[in-house]
Amino acid sequence: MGASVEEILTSHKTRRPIVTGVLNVTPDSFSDGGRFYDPAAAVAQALRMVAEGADVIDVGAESTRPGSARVSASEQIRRLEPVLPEVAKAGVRVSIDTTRAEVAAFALDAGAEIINDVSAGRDDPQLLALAASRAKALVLMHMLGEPKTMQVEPRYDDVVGEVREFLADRLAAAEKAGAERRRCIVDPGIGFGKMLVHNLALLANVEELAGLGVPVMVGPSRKRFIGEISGEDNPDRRAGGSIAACLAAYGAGASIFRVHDVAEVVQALAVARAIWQARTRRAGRGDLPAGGAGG
Ligand code: HH2
Repeated sequence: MGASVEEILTSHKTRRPIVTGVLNVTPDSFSDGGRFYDPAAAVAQALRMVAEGADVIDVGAESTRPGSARVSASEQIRRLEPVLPEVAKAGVRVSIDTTRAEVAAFALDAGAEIINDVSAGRDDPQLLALAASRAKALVLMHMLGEPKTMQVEPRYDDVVGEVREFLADRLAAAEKAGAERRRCIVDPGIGFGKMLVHNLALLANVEELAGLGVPVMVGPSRKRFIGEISGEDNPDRRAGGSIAACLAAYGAGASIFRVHDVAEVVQALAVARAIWQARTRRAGRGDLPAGGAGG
């Protein structure tokens, strides 16, 4: 059984790994663009990922890949209409990947429970208030600049410190809009205005972000930095690198993983968690709830 929203919101304490499957209803996403643009294929893919152990399906209708152009709220809703309600009706826990309040409201009406905003409430001033009043959970992600230009020479003096400060500010903004801090999740935004060295520093130092006291989500899945390290140009063949990044981030304190290769990552995290539990048992701190990752 997939995790409840409460289990997701306490995953940083219990260390239960939460897996979110990516479903892009877009013609142009960097990895699966076009593949699930057909509504029947999209619904089938969502159900397949749940069968593979995904706790949540994150549905998006606007690609945020580097260089991508904006998609209007009405076009996002048009793309989501034949898919998202069907997925939610099948009993799947749905997260909506959008920066627009209008799109998020449509998704919540159709049964979504979580809002995943890659702009952390900066794109649409109404999104945080909507999340505060209606969403069970809200993901706030760091991005330097915007998708169109974010990979043009991103610069940081101290990427981990700056991302942490940004996320702390956005948590404060969400609270100011009425959201409960305990319903918020933070995400360093792997690949969003970051060079290889920045992505690695963030994955290696998730602990500093976990210090904010809310669950940390990471989305390294199939991204370009894996290609830069491995030389693999085809995103479909980056599952190994995606798994490695998730495991490293889990070890450093992340508990929510946004991925394409659900079965592989669920299995990897279940093993990592079992090893981690064995370590805490030996250390005499074995007070963890029983059960493996994913149920
Ligand atoms: N990455 C992407 C989209 N949404 N949300 C969060 N919270 N974290 C991420 O790292 C993240 C995200 C980009 O990946 P994808 O959806 O596969 O591609 P595209 O943006 O091209 O649709």
